[in-house]
Amino acid sequence: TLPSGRTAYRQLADYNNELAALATQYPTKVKQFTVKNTSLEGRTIRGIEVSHDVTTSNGKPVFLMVGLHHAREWPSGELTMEFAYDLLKNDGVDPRITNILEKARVIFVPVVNPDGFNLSRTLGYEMKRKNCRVTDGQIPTSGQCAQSANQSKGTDLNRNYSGFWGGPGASSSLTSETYRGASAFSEPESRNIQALVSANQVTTLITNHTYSNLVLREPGYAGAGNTPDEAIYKSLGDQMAAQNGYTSQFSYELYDTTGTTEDWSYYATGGLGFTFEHGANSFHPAFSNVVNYYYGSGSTAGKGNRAAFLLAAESTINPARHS
Ligand code: 0X9
Ligand code: ZN
Repeated sequence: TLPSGRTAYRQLADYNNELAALATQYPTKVKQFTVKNTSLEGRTIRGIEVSHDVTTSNGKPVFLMVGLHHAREWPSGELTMEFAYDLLKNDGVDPRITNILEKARVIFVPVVNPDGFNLSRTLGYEMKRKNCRVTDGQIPTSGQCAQSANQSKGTDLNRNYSGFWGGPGASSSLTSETYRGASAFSEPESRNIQALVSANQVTTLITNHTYSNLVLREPGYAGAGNTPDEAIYKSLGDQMAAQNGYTSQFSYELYDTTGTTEDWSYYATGGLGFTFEHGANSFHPAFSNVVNYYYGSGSTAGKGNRAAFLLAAESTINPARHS
């Protein structure tokens, strides 16, 4: 059973209601926040910060976990929420979690792209990936994003960050699934994560995606060359992959990308950013798969992403010591 007890994929309202409920249930450990920009369709982007004495914990380093940059990748939001529940339920029970919450802050934004997710999850355009940009520089009118003629439009939020923006592995066409946007950070949804990272000491970041069973680290395109942190970056990636059973590799070994979350965040802050690609072969398989992603199955039973996420959180406490 997952930490939340859920047995079906959340809708957007579920995410929002549960984040608020956690803040009510754990007032000293959970601080709810909204990020500065609303989405293109006017939705508020919500997150929680989890730590002991959360209102006075500003000096602690941060592990940031985000989900649902890509609308159809439903497990990416689920796993983000479940790790939040797990930390809160097992604080004071599991000494690793107690230590994490004492020394670090863990920030969760499960739904980076609420407009796209709402379309995919609720309005029937299940394979929606991008945000609701229909015309560059303009706010979509009500209902415009859902029209079939606009289904293929939108900015890929994972090509819109400023790191190497406009380089290989991103498109200049509004109808491409990898459209980079009119300019770096043209989209409010990516600017929100930029603002969050810029305002906090994010030493480790996981951005959840589906699928391919991968733990990806920078560089995002081969031409960028190895990072100066390759030794510790690889070490942490490999250790996490040993828990969830995924393949640990450079992002560009999947394919070249530019303008992704950590193509910006790593080079801007030095915090180690990873993309997790969950699952073997589906963007959102039957919900029962999410349980296996979280706790592991087969050779990873009892480990899984829960164990990988704990390592990431612990790396935040001492970024220089990953082995
Ligand atoms: O293409 C993407 O944005 C990611 N794959 S997905 O199937 N979820 O769309 C991979 C991005 C990997 N690149 C970096 N992390 N730099
Ligand atoms: Zn994705």
